[in-house]
Amino acid sequence: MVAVLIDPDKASENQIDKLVFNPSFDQVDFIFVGGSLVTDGSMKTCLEGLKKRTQKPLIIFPGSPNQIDDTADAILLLSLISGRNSDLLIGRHVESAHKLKRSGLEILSTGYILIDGGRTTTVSYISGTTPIPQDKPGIAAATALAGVQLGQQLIYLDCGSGANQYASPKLIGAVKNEVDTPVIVGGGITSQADAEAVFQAGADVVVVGNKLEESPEFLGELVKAKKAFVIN
Ligand code: 1GP
Repeated sequence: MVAVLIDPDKASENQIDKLVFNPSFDQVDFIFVGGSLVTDGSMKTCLEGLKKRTQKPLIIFPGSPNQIDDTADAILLLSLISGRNSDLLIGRHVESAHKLKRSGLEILSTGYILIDGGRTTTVSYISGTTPIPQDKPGIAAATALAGVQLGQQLIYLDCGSGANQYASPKLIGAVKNEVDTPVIVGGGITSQADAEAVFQAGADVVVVGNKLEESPEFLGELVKAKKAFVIN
């Protein structure tokens, strides 16, 4: 499956139109909305703009509790399990627990694993955590396994938005060998070949943000990569 990531601070109405009215848009499975650093106001405006234009599932990919908004359908409740920042493992969750319950959003508990994408990304800087090196697939696999043992429903392998390098097929394969939960992979995917390599390695959901912000027509290539791996 494919998910398109929209950063509310960057997405203009015009950009949303370009995406939603792209002929390949009907092949998009999910829309993730959020970011490591989003101003308070733009989340709701962005979600409402999307809701008017599409019935695709809108899933919050939150960088902070202020991104919780019941205009969406669901939320990836992230625990940054590759890091050792207790705030991002439990602290923010405690702060937002009641707000989240009241929102009625579907909660998808997600073990979020940062992988080194070859540069310091906003998410690694803001979270103050060290990503797992690409050449340590064993650490990624053990981290994912521990996350699933703790009850995470999904695993998200992320090199961070705008990474130079996406998660290596070897690392994705090591994680897939260890867990049965769906594995989401994002960060630094910028070509059809990248997306195909990630699907081939076993990713269940491929996420693209940056490249689609730069060139919405990339959606066609992303969908071609997906179609090559659809299991009928
Ligand atoms: C980032 O996985 C997402 O958290 C998507 O990354 O913007 O590099 O596609 P890109």
